[in-house]
Amino acid sequence: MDSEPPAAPTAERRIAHLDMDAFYASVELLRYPELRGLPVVIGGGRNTQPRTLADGTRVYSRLRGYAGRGVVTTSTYEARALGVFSAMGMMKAAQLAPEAVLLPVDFAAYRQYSRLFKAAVADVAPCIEDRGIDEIYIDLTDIPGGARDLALRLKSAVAQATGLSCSIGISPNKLLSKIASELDKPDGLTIIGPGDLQRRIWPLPVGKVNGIGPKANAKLAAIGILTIADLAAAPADLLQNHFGLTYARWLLDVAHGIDGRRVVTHSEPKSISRETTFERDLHVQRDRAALSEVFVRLCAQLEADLLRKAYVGRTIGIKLRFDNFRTVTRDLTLPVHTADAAAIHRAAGLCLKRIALDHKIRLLGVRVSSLLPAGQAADAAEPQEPRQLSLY
Ligand code: TTP
Ligand code: MG
Ligand code: MG
Repeated sequence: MDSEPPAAPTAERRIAHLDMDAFYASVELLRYPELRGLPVVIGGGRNTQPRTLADGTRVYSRLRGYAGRGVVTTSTYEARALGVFSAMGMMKAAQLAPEAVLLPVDFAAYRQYSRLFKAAVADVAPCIEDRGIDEIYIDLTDIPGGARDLALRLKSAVAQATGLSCSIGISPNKLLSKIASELDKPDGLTIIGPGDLQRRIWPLPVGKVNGIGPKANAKLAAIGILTIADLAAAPADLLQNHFGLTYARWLLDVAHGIDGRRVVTHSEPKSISRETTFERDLHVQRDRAALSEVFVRLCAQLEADLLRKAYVGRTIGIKLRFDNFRTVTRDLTLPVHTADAAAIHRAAGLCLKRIALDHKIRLLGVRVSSLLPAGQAADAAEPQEPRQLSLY
């Protein structure tokens, strides 16, 4: 595992989040420009491919009369004005916008435009974290120029390379920039500077935070926390009682606009692990206390590593090396991601039970894999089981 320290969460950083506007639909409009300004929905099957008549005019499928189980992949802003959004069933969409044009998906085209816009951004600012087909984080800290000018340069580079528009949020960290890029879509530009946290971010519902999923949202609502301002004002012990220490801490950081995560230009780490080789081989029964202590410590160190690097993991594994140098590993996958020492310890303890402890132990290791950046796991931060530290 790399042990690169996280970026210091100082106000000096300048991070952009860039997200393409109505991405798949906008790519389709490049090839069918006559559809501009109309409600258009992407997500049809092959039979919705437009037909070209002998005189060159195109005939499009409409949503009217749609029957089937298809789902809207995305829609133009004109279709959204009629209430049609991503993930909506197509039959429901057909009721809301029967005249909307329906087009099939063409992933190859979207991937190509994805590469094009990312390359255009890289020409302006090379420190880029890929967050999926239509969005990236960009570290602008070392790029000279004002935030606004840089954002306009990025937008124009993207438009030149692709003919497409995007929305950009700029702030000192990824958390706020991600929220900001959505505030003024499409073709938006939102800069969150000093003082803007209270004015622009606090009034928003907590669900706007990447990492507060539907479950946590409902739990927060149940204790009267609806907006990010409510969250900022919530007593720490109330949050901890309902969500556990790790998530409560994260919630409070989020509400205060704190996020130290780096812009990760390389691929994500696969796992984080801690292990220790004992000075003398330990006997499973006679050295039980010493073993337990090390076991607890390894899990606590892992929690600290995960928090520092801002990851959560789902697969917990252990590694044992016996005095005869035989090495055994076991792992198990939890229902939700976690960075919690007690949850890691509990899972690792279950793994340990699956190993016949018939020799002295030379090395003990604990590993967390199936990692996700803490803010990106939809479940990540969902409420955890009650804390309880037991020995193996
Ligand atoms: P988004 O960036 O979430 O949406 P968008 O680009 O269509 O619109 P916006 O202007 O609000 O950013 O997603 C990017 C693409 O990912 C989107 O064009 C289609 C695809 N997608 C799905 O396939 N299913 C989904 O549920 C969502 C939300 C997106
Ligand atoms: Mg988008
Ligand atoms: Mg997106």
